[in-house]
This record gives sequence, C-alpha cells and structure tokens, in this order.
Amino acid sequence: MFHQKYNDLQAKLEELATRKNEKSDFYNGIFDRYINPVLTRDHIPLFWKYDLNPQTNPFFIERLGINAVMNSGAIYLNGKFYLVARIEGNDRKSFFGVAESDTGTYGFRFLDYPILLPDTCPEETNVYDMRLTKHEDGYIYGVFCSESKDTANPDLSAAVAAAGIVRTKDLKEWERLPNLVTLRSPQQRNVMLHPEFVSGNYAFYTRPMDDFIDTGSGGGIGFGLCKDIENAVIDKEIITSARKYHTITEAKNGAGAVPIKTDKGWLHIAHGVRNTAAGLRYVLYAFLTDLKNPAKVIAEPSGMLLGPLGNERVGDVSNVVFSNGAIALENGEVYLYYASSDTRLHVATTTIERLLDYTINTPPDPLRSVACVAQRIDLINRNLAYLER
Ligand code: BGC
Ligand code: BMA
Repeated sequence: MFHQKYNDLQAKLEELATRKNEKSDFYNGIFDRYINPVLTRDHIPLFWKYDLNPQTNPFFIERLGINAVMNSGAIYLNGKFYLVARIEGNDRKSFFGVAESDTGTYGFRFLDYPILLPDTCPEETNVYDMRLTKHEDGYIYGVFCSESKDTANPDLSAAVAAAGIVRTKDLKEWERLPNLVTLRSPQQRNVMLHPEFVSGNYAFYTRPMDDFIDTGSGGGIGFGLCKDIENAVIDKEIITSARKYHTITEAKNGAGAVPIKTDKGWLHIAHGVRNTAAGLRYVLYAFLTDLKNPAKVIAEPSGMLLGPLGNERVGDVSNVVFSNGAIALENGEVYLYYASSDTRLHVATTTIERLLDYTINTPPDPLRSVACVAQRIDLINRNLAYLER
C-alpha cells in the first residue's frame, strides 16, 4: 500500500511537471493567459511533505503539508527560467523555494531544498514576496518582506513589516545583508531594488506605510537612494506612482515585477488595491518611468492591466492577483508571473512592444465618470467614422 501510494503520487507529480501548457482563449491583445497554472502546491516534491520511511510512517501520512505556492520572483539565468516562489506551509509560515523550467510556461520543478535564509533576525516570524534583481554590480539581489511581531503593541495580530535583503550569484548560496532602514517610514512592504545605479547609488522602490496594513499617509510607490547596499539606509523617499481616490490604487499600491528597461523608459508592472465590502481587491497595473530618472512617471494608463478572472478569483485570499516577478528575454518576449488569490501561480505572456503600446497609448484615467464617458464617446466617434468610410 505504502509503495503503491507513493508511486501513484510520484507519477502524478511527474505528469504535472511535464504537462504542456496552452494559451487560453482569453483575448485582449495585450497579453495571453494560459490554461494551467505554472506552480501549485501539487508541484512540491513528496519528500518535502511525507516521511518516506514505512517504519516511521506506516500510514503514509503527510507530516509537513504545504498550503499554497504563490507570489514569485523571476529571473532568466543560463538559458533557464527561475522562479523563487512564496511557499506557505500548513503552519501559515512562508518561505522560498527555487523552481526551474526550460520553457517559462510549463515544466517548473523545485530544486531539492527550499532556501534556508541565514538566521540573522531573531525576531523575524515570516518572510514572503521576494523580488529578484540582476544588478549591474554583478549580484542577484532578493528583496523580500520580513515580518515580525510588534512587541510594543498588546494586540496579538500587531506586526511590523520590513524589507529583508539577500544576494547570490547562483540562486544556491545566499548571503543575507542587514534589513533596509527607511528613516522616515516605520514600516515597509513591497520593496524592490532597481537594476542599475542611479547617480552612483543603489535605488530602491519602497512603499512607505504608517502601519502594518494601512499605508496611512504613504502616498504611493516610493523611491529612495542609498550609498551602501551592505548597510542600506534610505533617508528621503519620493513618490513615483501615486495612489488616487476612486481608482484601482485607492487603498494601496506597491511595486511588483522589477522594471524592464526599454528604449522608451522603464516599464513597471505594479499592484493596486482597493477596498470593497468583500475585502481588499488586488489587481495589476502598468506604468512607464523616465530612463534617466526612473522615479518620474511618464505614462500611466487608466485602470488595471490584469485582474482576477474565473477560477483565479477564488482562493485563500480571494479576489487577488499579485505579481513580484517577470522575465523579459532579449528577443522582446515577456513572461509575467502572477499569483491568484494567494493560492497558485500563473503566467501571462506578451512582448515589450505590446506592453509599451498599451502603456503609452491607453489614455490616462480622467478620474470622474463623466470624463470617462466622454473618453469612451471619443473612441466610439472615431470608430464609427472609420467604419463608415
Ligand atoms: C501576510 C501577507 C499579507 C500581509 C498584509 C501578512 O501577514 O502573510 O500575505 O500581504 O500580511 O495583509
Ligand atoms: C499582501 C502582499 C501579498 C499578498 C496580498 C494579498 O499585502 O504582500 O503577499 O498576495 O497581500 O493577501
């Protein structure tokens, strides 16, 4: 029985890891969606979950279950697609695991071991959402959320979020650096390192917030410079993409995938959050910043780029899509990895050209219904005139 079950599960895992993925029939011209997710909890190796020795596990039961695989950093290295996924155990703690694929849309397999981060922060309880940046200094940096109990607050759920920093050259050996210090923001989540130096400094996208959940006075996605990555301190944060009333970013926004360098500017795919009676709704949106001044927004299309659809809407934290990684190949293909409802990871594919067309030529949000209708009537007028020609 034991061996039979093991073989069955192993065969299923093998089938999952080799199953091809096809584009779904979703169409908007901007990107393609795929039928299957690229990573789920079923992709986790059996030897991470079961004790495989029948003597010590006669019932072949799971000892350390996995609840979800989601928000993943992404990088293309030596001809392969790598994801550093947020993996959440049944115990609610998340950690990171590296998965590798030749295709980017299927065939992801986890390396034998999850990442054991150097234990330099004794108060740290949970880690998640790593952004991977191939920096021009030669290292690959991983910036992630390091969460600790707020011991000063008697509320059991009170927590403090900070940005943890690790670096590697091979995704196997990880060196941990001190957490980022932002002198003017007590909490940070969704911090990401810019791939290039900006006037000789390391540049971070930040997310100033007053509190663990509420961004409070934090006006949007921040940007700050620091001299020394081994002791990263940011004094001043300025706002790049701002939160706006009655838009998809009203409650919060935050950096997503590391920006893609294009000849028209830095292409950002971030997340925007609004509050609803059913809880927070997370969607992805895009904007473009100046090549020389990556904090300066030069185009920001109206509304969302990608929102939860169909099955994506349902999961542990429903009505959420979240991205912290995309891969742009030299030939201009883009693989955008996004998780749905904190449960599983998907890919959407497109090209830099299409994303630029979308970002530059989608009109900005006029912020009021009446102006939105005028914007649409303008499109209808032009279309009807065109069709009647
Ligand atoms: C969760 C994150 C979430 C954050 C804010 C954390 O405890 O692990 O998934 O984004 O709280 O709600
Ligand atoms: C957060 C993020 C994500 C998560 C989202 C929805 O604030 O950092 O980890 O996907 O909430 O729960």
